[in-house]
Amino acid sequence: MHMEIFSLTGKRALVTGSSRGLGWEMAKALAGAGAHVVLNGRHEETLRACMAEIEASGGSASVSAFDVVDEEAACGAIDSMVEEFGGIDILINNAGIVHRAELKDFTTEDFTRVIQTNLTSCFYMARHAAGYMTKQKFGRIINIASVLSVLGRPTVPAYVSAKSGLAGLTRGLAVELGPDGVTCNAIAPGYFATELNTALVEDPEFNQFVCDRTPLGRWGEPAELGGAAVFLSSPAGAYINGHLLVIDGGMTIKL
Ligand code: GCO
Repeated sequence: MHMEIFSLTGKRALVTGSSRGLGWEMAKALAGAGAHVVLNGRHEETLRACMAEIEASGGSASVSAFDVVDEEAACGAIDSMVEEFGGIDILINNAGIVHRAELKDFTTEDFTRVIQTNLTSCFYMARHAAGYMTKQKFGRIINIASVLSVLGRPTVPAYVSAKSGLAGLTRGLAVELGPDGVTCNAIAPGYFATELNTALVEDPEFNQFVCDRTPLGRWGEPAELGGAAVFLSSPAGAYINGHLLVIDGGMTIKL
């Protein structure tokens, strides 16, 4: 029996920060479900290698190299995608950075840089994509939040602020865009063993903390996030709007 409810055939998706880590896994999953995926990162060569891997697996992909902090380039990339492929159906705002430092050492510049990359860019890319999605009365905007949208920990005040804000932005967009058939949801990953977290994985004390704090007793594998992106983008997720889908092995429900 074909699982049409999870099919993305004919859909056109842009995934920011998709040359590695969680973005790459989500891009592969969307392509595997039938979407044409526009891969994004700052380095064209890396993106083309990713595109080749998706094509080698029978999927459809193209590349769009830009830095999400460059609003003109980011919005221009959406325009180019619409021009080349006729529209945009799915936007996954995944690109993000993390900066870790003691509060006394955390500069305003670093704080602003994290907010700009992890929150402000999601706002203007969603606003620009929504301009097209509302006209076609269909769209799926997925913001990649974090368990730090609902929790806090020392040394990452900007990341916690940005990801908390992203959960709020998701609700605001869900309310405003829903009447035009555009949903907006957030995926909140727990601790996944990605390049962003290498320093934490390799820290014996933090690694033990994550394993003890998580009922599944381990870090998430990046490939374990792809299904949620497909689900929220697919017909199966059509009536989900404004939701924060936590994928953390149970971390946030453990006392
Ligand atoms: C940290 C981590 C988090 C991760 C984690 C939560 O410093 O606590 O880098 O920011 O992103 O996976 O989403």
